[in-house]
Amino acid sequence: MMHISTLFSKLGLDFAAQAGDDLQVRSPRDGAAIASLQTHTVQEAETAIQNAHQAFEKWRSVPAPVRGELVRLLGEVLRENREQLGTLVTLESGKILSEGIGEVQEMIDICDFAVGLSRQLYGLTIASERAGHRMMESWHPLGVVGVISAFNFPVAVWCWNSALALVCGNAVVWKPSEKTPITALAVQALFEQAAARFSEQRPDLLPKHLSQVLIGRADLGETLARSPKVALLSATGSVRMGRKVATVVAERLGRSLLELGGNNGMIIAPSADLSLALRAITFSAVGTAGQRCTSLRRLFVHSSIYDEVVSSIERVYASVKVGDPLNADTLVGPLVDQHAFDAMQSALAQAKAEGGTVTGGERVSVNGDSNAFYVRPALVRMPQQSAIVHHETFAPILYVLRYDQFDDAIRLNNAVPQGLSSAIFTNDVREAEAFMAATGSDCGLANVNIGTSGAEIGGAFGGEKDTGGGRESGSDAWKNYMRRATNTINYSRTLPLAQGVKFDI
Ligand code: UN1
Repeated sequence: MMHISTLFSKLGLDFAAQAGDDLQVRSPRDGAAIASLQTHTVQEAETAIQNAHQAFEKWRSVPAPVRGELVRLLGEVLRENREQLGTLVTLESGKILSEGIGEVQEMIDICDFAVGLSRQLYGLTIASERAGHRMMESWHPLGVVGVISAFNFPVAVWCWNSALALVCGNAVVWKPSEKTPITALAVQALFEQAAARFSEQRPDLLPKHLSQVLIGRADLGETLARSPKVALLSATGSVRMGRKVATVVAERLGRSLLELGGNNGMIIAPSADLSLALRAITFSAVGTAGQRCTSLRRLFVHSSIYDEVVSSIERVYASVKVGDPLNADTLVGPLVDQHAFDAMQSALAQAKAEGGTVTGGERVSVNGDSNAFYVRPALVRMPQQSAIVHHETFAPILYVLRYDQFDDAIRLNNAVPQGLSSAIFTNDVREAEAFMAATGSDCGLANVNIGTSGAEIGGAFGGEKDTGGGRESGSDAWKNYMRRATNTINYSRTLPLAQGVKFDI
């Protein structure tokens, strides 16, 4: 493995300004310390927001396609540093290298998307009911966009938000998870490189403080939530955090975009292609060690194939390679920390108490590291969808239930508080369509013959109910980052009123 200080210098990372004793950063890979940082104060966060607001006031007047050029350069810098940044993601979050690099690819993809979008921030032209009138809508930059992100996607979530926010004419202030501040500083350093290239081509256009990072804990997120200067706060994380953020932002009538927990289900119907399903189940449930918001947590298998499906999963789970996330043959890396391990064990204990039969779930020793928390993925046969199954535990636990009637499977899928992702494996077109219909899955993502995780950036990403209702990334999610003005223009020589109202003076 490349030495970590070589990795830092390749990424242009110098912690001198941020070194301190407030925050010890450890790698989930072996529990070893990677860095020790100073956190920002609330006062510094407030100054950052003020500075971002000034940056916004300048940036909003730069033409959108020119703003797109900055994001194009960011994509270019990310391409050049894909492996290095991906490796850092692996070291700091514990996800396997292929997923670490995949996450950087997701950043590159959204940059490309945003560059195209910078020439397509279209508004409608609307038929007016009055003669000699035209109506249209204009989309304008919004202001400062705050981003709160979680440890499990330490870089991609910033990019989904920021690539769009920047082409839309906004400034960004980012509060990453305190578990993954190093990758955030690396992304900031890469952003600075893109900014320097932009300024070489176009001196004086780029304001300072267009993108800033705040290192620290929940008090900084709270500062973003409270500040009336933060026009939009996009928050990814737990339902508990989202509820707090949303309440504070709503009190000042600000906008929030919430991407909270998932408790994602999959239906395996009698006609399913079981070899495809088995791969999809495994990637969705054990990929990222079950720590994606889209991870598969609930499986509903038709009674006629239940025994066959469950024993195939058990076979795969027993052999799936748990180990060092930097090794090419590892599929399951470590949990992020001891807290995640404890939460997993207590969920499994509760599942047993509720009548579940657990296979796997035990701690696995990797290189004898006692400060790292590796586990064998757990499969839990549940007699019914009891309390623990309604709960999102951020770990590789898959609850399996059987069903007989298709409608019951849909009911079970929709019976939890969260509504992010869902999937069905079927070759019956009626079932597939019914699953995606208004009366089918109630989630923001409803997939057919693919797993619940690993969404592409081109679609709008997000979910309903406790997931928070936000949509990020592709489709028209950019509209979250702009304000809409409706313009009515009278080019006639009279002043007719709408709705035929008479008001002659
Ligand atoms: C998350 O876990 O916060 O669809 C996001 C996926 C990824 C994003 C997950 N593209 O699994």
